[in-house]
Amino acid sequence: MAVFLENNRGLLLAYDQGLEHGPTDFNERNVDPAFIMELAAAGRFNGVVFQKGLAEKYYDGRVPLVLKVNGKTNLVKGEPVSRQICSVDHASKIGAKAVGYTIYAGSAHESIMLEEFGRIQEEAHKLKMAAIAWIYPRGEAIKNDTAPEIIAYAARTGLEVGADAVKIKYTGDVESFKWAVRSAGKTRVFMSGGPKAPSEADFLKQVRGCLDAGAAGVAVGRNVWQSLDPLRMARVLRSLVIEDRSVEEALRA
Ligand code: FBP
Repeated sequence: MAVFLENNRGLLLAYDQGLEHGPTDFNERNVDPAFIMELAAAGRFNGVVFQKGLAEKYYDGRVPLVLKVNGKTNLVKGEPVSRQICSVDHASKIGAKAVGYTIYAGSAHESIMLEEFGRIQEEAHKLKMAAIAWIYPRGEAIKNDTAPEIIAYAARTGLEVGADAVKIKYTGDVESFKWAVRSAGKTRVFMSGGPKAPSEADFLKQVRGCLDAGAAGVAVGRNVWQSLDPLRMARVLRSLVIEDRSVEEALRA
C-alpha cells in the first residue's frame, strides 16, 4: 500500500459510480473521465479508482491507479452479487498498483465474492500489487448497514480475507469506529464517502471522525467531484487527511 500513502495516510478518489449507479450521479463536467483524471492529479490525490474501461481510455499515469476488478449495475434487484470483470494480470498491464474488489457481506451470494477475492488477492500479491476490499454488508439479512457491530464485522472480514486495505462506511461516531479500526488489525481502514452530505461541514466532520478513530484515510467520490469547487475540496481533504489538521484549520487552508 506504500505507493498510496503519504505520512502513513491516503486520499483516494473513487470514480466507479458510472457502473454502480449510472450517469445519474454526474453533471456536464464530472461525466467526463478526463475531468476526473485531471482532478486526481491537480488535487494531489494518492490514488484514483477506475474500472478497466475508463483506465484503458483515460488513465495517464500521473496518480497511482486502483483498478476495480469487479462491479455491477444497480439495475438488477434481489440479493447483491458483484463478479470479476477484469483479470489481475490485465489490471497490472494497464498500470494499476492495486486491485479493488467489492464484497457484499451478508448477501446470499457472499460465498462467490469471498472465493473470488481470495484468488484475486493471491494473484495481486504475486504481481506485487495491493488488494483493497470494499466491504459493504448488504442484502435481506442486513437491517442496518452502518450499525457499529456490522461495520466492525466488515472491517474484520477485510483482515480475515487478506485485504491490504478495507473500504467501509462510517458508523457515525468516533468511539464505535475505533472498534472497527481495531478489528481490522494490520489491514488499513479507508472510509467510504457516500452520497453528497447535506453540508460540507457534515462531511468533513465524518472524515475527521474516522481519522481520529485511527483510519488510514478516505476513498471518496461524490463528495469531491459533485462539489461546486472540487479542487478546493481536494485541498481541504489533503489538509485534514495528510496534514492531520482540524476541520477549522483545513477550511482556512
Ligand atoms: P462515494 O464516495 O461516491 O460514495 O464512492 C465510494 C464508493 O464505494 C464507490 O467506489 C462506489 O461506486 C460507491 O461508493 C458504491 O456505492 P453504493 O453504496 O451505492 O453501492
